[in-house]
Amino acid sequence: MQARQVGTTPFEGQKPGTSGLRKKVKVFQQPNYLENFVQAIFDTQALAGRTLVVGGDGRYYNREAIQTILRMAAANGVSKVLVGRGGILSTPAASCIIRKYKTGGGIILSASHNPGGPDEDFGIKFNIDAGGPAPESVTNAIYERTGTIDRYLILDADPLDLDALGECSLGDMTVSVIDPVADYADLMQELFDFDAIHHLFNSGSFQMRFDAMHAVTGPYAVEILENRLGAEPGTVMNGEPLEDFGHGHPDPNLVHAHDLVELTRGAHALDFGAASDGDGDRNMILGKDFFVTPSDSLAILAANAHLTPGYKAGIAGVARSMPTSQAADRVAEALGVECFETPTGWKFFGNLLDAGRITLCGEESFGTGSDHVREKDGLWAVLFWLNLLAVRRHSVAEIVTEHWRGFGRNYYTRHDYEGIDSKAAEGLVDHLRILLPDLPGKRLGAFTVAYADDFSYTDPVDGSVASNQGIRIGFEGGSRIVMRLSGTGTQGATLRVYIEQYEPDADKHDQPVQEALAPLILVARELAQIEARTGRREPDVIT
Ligand code: VG1
Ligand code: CO
Repeated sequence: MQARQVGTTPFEGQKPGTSGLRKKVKVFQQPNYLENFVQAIFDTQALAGRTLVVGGDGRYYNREAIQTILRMAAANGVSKVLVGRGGILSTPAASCIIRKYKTGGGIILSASHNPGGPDEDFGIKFNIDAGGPAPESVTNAIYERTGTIDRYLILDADPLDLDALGECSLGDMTVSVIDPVADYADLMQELFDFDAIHHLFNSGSFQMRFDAMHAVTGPYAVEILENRLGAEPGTVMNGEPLEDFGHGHPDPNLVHAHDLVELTRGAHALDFGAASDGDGDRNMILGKDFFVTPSDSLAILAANAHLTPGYKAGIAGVARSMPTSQAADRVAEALGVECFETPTGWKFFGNLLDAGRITLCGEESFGTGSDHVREKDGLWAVLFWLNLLAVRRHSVAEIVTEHWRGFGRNYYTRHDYEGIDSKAAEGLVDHLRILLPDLPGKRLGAFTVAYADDFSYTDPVDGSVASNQGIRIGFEGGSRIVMRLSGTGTQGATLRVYIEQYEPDADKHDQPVQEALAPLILVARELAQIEARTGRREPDVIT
C-alpha cells in the first residue's frame, strides 16, 4: 500500500456555512471535490500522529465518503481513526467520543435535517479536539486552503469492512471500528436519573413515542429508551436508519414529524412525544395536545436543571442564539447567572462552554445542549424532559404553563420562505440594512422601535468578532423581529423571519400563537417588502 500524491485544482465555493460544507450529493461526487476539502482540513490542522474520529448520519454517500477519508487520513499521517460501526455516529455521539478519548478532532458527515439520496444533500464538517464544530478562524483557514489546493494525498487500498467491530490497519494507521452507541449511552446514564425514568415508563400511566425519522438516532434511542430504560418495544418509531430517510425530510418539526404529532392529539393521545433530526442533534418535545417551543424548552430546562443528577449543583450560565426567544434570559436573571446572546450556529457556544461560563445553551431551531458535549444533543434533551416528568409528576403542558405563570410567556414563531431567488433575498436584506439607522424611535403599527441593528458578536473569551449575523429590530416592551438568511441550504436562499412578543399577564397566556403575533408578523412582512421582493404571500414552513 502506497501513499499517492494526486494533482488537483480548486473548486469554487467550498466555504462552510452555519454548520459545515453542505452541497448536493452530485456536487460531492465530482472527481476530487470531497478530496480537496478533506485535504484542506489535513493541510491546516495538525492531525498527523493523532487520533481522529470519523462518522456520519448514514445518509446516501456516507460510506463512500468515509472510505475516501480513511485512505486520505492514512496518507496524511494520522495514527488512528475511530469510526462508528457502519459509518454511523450521531453528531452528539461524535462529540462525546472526540472528548472521551482525547482525540485530535473529528470529521462528521451530515447534512442534518436536509433530505438524503442521490439527488439530495450531503455535508461534511470538522470538529476540533474540544469536541465542537470548528470556530470561524478554523473554517476560514480551511476555506482559504481550498482556494489554492493543487494536490492531495491518498493511499491506494481496498475498501475496509466497517460493519464488524475491531481493529485493522491501513498503511501505518490503525482503524478501530467502534460501537457508535455505547459511550454516548453511558454518558446519558451519568447525567440523568435512569431509575426514575424506568419507574415512569413502568407506571402504567405513561405512554410515549420517539420518532427517529429513519435517521441516525434509531439505534441510540432503542438502546437507551427500550433496552436500558425499559420502555416497551415499539416506543421508537422509524428506528431503522435509511440512506434516504424513507424519502422523508428528517426535520423534527410540526410539519415534517406529522405522524408523531397526530399521535399526541385526540382521545388516545400520548403523554409524551419526541423526535430528532438526520444527525441526532435536534429535538422536538410534545405533550398531550401540546407543543413545546424550543426557546421555551431551553428556559424550562434551565429553571429545572437542579432536579436532574447531572446538573444538581445548578448551572453556571446560559446562552442562546440571537434569534432564540428571550425566555431563557428571564430564568438566568432569576437564578442570578450570566446569559449570553450568540450568533446562529453551535460553534459560537464552544468557547463559553470551555471557559465554564455557561452550562446550558440552545437555539430556536430545535437545538438544546449543555457542557456534556460540544454539540446540540437531541436525545439528551428528550432524556432531560423525561427526567423532569418523572421527578415532577406533572404533564408537559402543566410544566410549561406553570413556567409561563412564573416568568411570563414569550410568544414566538419562525416563518421560513424557502428556495427563493438568491439575488432577491440579498436585495431584501440590503434594503433592511439601509432602513436600520432611521428606525429607532419610529412607530411600526402599534410598536415603537427601541433599537435596530445588524447583529455583531464579540466573543467574550477570545475577542473574535462575527458581524452581519442577522437583522434585529427590538421594540419597547421586549418584542422583536429578527430576519436572516439561512446558511445551511443547498439551493437558492431561505429567508427566516423570527417573531417574538412578551406577555407577562397569565390571563393572556392561552392565545393561539399565530393570532397573538399577527400584528407583529404584518409589520415584519411590510417592512421587509417580503411579497414584493420574493413573490411569496405566505411562508413555506411555520414553526
Ligand atoms: C440552521 C439553524 C441553526 C442551526 C443550524 C445547524 O441554520 O437555524 O440554528 O445551528 O441549522 O443545525 P441556518 O443557517 O439554516 O438558519 V443542524 O441540526 O442543520 O446541524
Ligand atoms: Co442536525
